[in-house]
Amino acid sequence: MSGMLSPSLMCADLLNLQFDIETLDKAGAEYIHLDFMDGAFVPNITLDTTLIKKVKSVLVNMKRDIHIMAFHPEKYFESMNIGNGDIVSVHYEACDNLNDVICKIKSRGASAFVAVSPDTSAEVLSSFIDKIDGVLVMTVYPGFAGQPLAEGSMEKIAQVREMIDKSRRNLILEVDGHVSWDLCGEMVRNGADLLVAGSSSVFSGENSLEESVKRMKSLIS
Ligand code: S6P
Ligand code: MG
Repeated sequence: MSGMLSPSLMCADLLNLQFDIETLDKAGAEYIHLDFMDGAFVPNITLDTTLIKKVKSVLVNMKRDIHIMAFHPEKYFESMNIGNGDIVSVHYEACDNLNDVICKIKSRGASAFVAVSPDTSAEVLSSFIDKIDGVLVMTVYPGFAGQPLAEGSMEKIAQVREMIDKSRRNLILEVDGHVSWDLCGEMVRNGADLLVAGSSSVFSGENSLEESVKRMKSLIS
C-alpha cells in the first residue's frame, strides 16, 4: 500500500511560491493542492483564481489538485482554466445540484471529486459514487490550516474506503487536514490514497521542503 502526496500551497512561502512549487515538483510530489475559498462557504479567503490558473504553467510532473470551498463552484471553472489532468473537489455541503456540477467538471476533462466536511456523514456519498472519480475526506473543518484532527476521522477514512471497495470502482480517496508525520501512515493503512500535506508535516519547517517530501513519501510507502 503506497500513498501519493499533494502538498498544500496555502502553507507554502507566499513570497517564494514559484521556488516552492518547483522544489516540490522535483522532489517527487504527485500533486499540488490548491485551496480556493469564497469567504462565504468558509470564513476565509486564500489563493485566487488567477494564481490557480498560473500554477499550471510551471508544473513539470505534478498535477493540480484543486479544492474549491465555495458556493456555486462552477462559476470559477473557466477562470481557473480547469481541464485535462486536474483533480477538482467540490463540497457536498456547498452545491444545490451536485450532479450537474460533477457533469460540468467531467465535461472539461478533469477528475470530479466530492469533498465532505467532518460533520457530514459518509453515507451521503452513496448517491454519487457511480459518477465521481474520487472522494475528499476533510479531516479538519474547511477554512484554515493548523487545526487538530477532527474527531472520528480515522474511522471515516476506513468507512469511505469500504464504500469505494464495495462500489468496485477505481476511485481515489484523498484526505485533507492535519496529515501529520505521526498520522500519515495510519491514514494510508486505513485506506487513503492521496494525502494533503500542510503545516503538520511538509511545511512544518523542521526540514527543507525537498527532505520533507522524501520523509513523507517514505512514511506512506
Ligand atoms: C483547509 C484546507 C487544507 C489545508 C491543510 C493544511 O481549509 O482545505 O487543504 O491547507 O489542512 O494542512 P494542516 O496540516 O495545517 O492541517
Ligand atoms: Mg484543502
